[in-house]
Amino acid sequence: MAACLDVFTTSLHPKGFDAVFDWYYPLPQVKFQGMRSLLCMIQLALCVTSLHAGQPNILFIAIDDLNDWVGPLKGHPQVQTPHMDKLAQRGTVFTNAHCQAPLCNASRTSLMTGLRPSTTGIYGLAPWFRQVQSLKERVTLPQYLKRHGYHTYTTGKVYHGGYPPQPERKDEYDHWGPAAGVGARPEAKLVTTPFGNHPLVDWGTFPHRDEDKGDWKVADWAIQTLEEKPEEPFFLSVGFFLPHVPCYATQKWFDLYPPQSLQMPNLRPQDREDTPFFSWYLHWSLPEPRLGWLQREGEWQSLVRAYLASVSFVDSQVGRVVDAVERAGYRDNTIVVLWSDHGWHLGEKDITGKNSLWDRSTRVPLIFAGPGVAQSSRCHRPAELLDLYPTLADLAGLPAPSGLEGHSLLPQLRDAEAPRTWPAITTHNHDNHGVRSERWRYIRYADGSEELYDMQQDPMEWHNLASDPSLESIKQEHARFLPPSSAKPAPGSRHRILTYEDGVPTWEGAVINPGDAIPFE
Ligand SMILES: [Ca+2]
Ligand SMILES: [Ca+2]
Repeated sequence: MAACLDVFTTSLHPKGFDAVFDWYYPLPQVKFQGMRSLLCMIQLALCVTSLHAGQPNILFIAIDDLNDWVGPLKGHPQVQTPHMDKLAQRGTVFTNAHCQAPLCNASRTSLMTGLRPSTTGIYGLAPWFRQVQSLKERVTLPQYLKRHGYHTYTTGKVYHGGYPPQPERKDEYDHWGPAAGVGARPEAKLVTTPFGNHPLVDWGTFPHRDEDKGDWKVADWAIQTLEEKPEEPFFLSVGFFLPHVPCYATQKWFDLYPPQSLQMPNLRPQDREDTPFFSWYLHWSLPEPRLGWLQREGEWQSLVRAYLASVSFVDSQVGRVVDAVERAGYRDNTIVVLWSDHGWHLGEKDITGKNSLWDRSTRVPLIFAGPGVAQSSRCHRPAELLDLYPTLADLAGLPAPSGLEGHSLLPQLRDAEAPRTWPAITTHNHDNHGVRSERWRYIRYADGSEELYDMQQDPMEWHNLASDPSLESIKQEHARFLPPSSAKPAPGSRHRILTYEDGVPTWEGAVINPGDAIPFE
């Protein structure tokens, strides 16, 4: 049957479906003659009908820089995300899910290509992966779905920043809505931040309307697309920008978190005394303020509050889109998956932002709901964002795509207790890796220095046990999952690139000398 499909698609299918296949497969010209051809046509029609009848739609919700401060993960005890809570109740939450890279472009490239950063060589905010020779023809998740009959729609931040460039967009998705944007901004920055007063590094509230925010417009387009009945089966990607900085929200979202009762992150003074100095190189010089500056300036609480307000606002936009799926009658045949590209520090380990290999940077919300997914279920097995590609192919009933480095989560979506052999691996820049199992986190940096945490006894990763000789076997057990080799940064790599050659660390092209003070501490 499959061979029949490949040969005859161009002659038989409606225009949209033709485009799916003939784009990828040069098809022989076939003339239909006699009964044999007729039978094959009937066979093919049945084949296509059954293929589409069993395929669920997919709503793919990406959130930028959202750590585990969401109701289903309780990373902050006061966070209010009623819509994510509701989604979690009708689906499965992965409580131990981790990004493959703690940075937008690297993480999203990994998820969408199904390859680890140590394979793509994409570690920084550039390049766009299609500029890399080995990835030019790589079939991404939306392209794979399109090949198998899906109609692909996207809006907001799914790929990083301005990627893909405008002329290439139709190669990646069929239909494009508004790009990500901050939307309404104050006339001047609300906070003057150190290290260059970066325009994006800002937070607080000012008079504006929720409707004027970029994420509102992204949700609007998704809702309109659903109301206008997209071609089915559809793959609708919706990428929200908040709580990425600037953390601006209207007053009503700040009012959810009164300052007088706000709980601050639980920190341990001098927490980094037992972490390798190399860990600082991973976020050596960045516009995100350090904890010391926030405390000195009296800005720590206001940043925590603004982040929480932004999380609750973005949750409301998730709710608008998920409600639209239900209103438009797609609830029973639509898979919803919600994920964030990486976490975010709010003072833990003395920093804000991402770019570390600890849970605060790597742990992300990952929620599935819809047909084939267990309800009110919580899975504690390690999961990787890299698993989304094979999992969605599996849920859609499609043949397993070849050459992916993740693993389908379908067994865990049916039964949260289903065993899983693999840990979750996060890589930040060349040859720095974290391995997260159910109980442990093991980190090895490019210079060979290590960290080990017992995540059950020490969930805040305060006590580095890497030098405890009795735990050597634990380290070895985790080290065997480290990528056997790591690609050097791809040509054109820029922004937040750390290299380590012949014992010399280099940050964004500048050598770090022994004894250099940690910048801006
Ligand atoms: Ca991000
Ligand atoms: Ca410590």
